[in-house]
Amino acid sequence: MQRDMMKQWAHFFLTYKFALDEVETKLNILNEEFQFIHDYNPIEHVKTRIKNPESVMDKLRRKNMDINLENAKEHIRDIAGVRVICSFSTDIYQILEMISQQTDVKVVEVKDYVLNPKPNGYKSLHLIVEIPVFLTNRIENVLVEIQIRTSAMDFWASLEHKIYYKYNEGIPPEIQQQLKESADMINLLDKRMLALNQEVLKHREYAVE
Ligand code: 0O2
Repeated sequence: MQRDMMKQWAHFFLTYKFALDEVETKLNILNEEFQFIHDYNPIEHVKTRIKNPESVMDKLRRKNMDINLENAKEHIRDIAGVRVICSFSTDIYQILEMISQQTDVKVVEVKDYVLNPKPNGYKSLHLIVEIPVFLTNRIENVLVEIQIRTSAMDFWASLEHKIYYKYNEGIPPEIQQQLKESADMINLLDKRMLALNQEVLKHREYAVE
């Protein structure tokens, strides 16, 4: 019985791995074709991760839910996670549009923390998408969380995430304040780099004419 259950959970997680493989391939295709047409890469790099079983079970416990596959599938939407890092904030929405246009991808939810940053300064665009995975005897619709952000936003978020886990009692207010100020600086940096890039592109256009 225990072995059967272990196998069911392993099979369950495998479908998320397949979904991640599909999304990663889709992103690589978009990036390569975009590079071919526009001579520019909107995606700097892509990271993927599968939430480990303990974290999935912890999250179900925190939500006061029974630990079973049905609840995990229905209520934990970030078992498969993809992080897309790009250079400029405009790339974020370009990628969103290209993903949304794909007929086999259903965008279930969009959380725009780029337009509406969290009070701590966190910025990123979060999507939950559902994609079909063609298994040996059925099609499984699998949810994948896609986070899209610039390198600068990612730099901030990675550090903030580490700091967050260092303080069990919550981040002290003075550190929170410094993090918020750093987020504002990062925001400014993103804006300046975008403006600089647009200027360079304009010069290139003139040079071609
Ligand atoms: P990990 O380890 O990265 O997976 P939900 O997942 O829907 O129950 P929530 O908070 O409504 O919870 O979802 P939301 O806002 O889309 O955030 C989910 C993920 O975004 C988090 O996953 C983080 O990866 C990231 N995130 C959200 N807020 C912050 C923030 O303030 N700082 C940083 N650094 N990352 C953030 P996990 O499961 O928390 O962590």
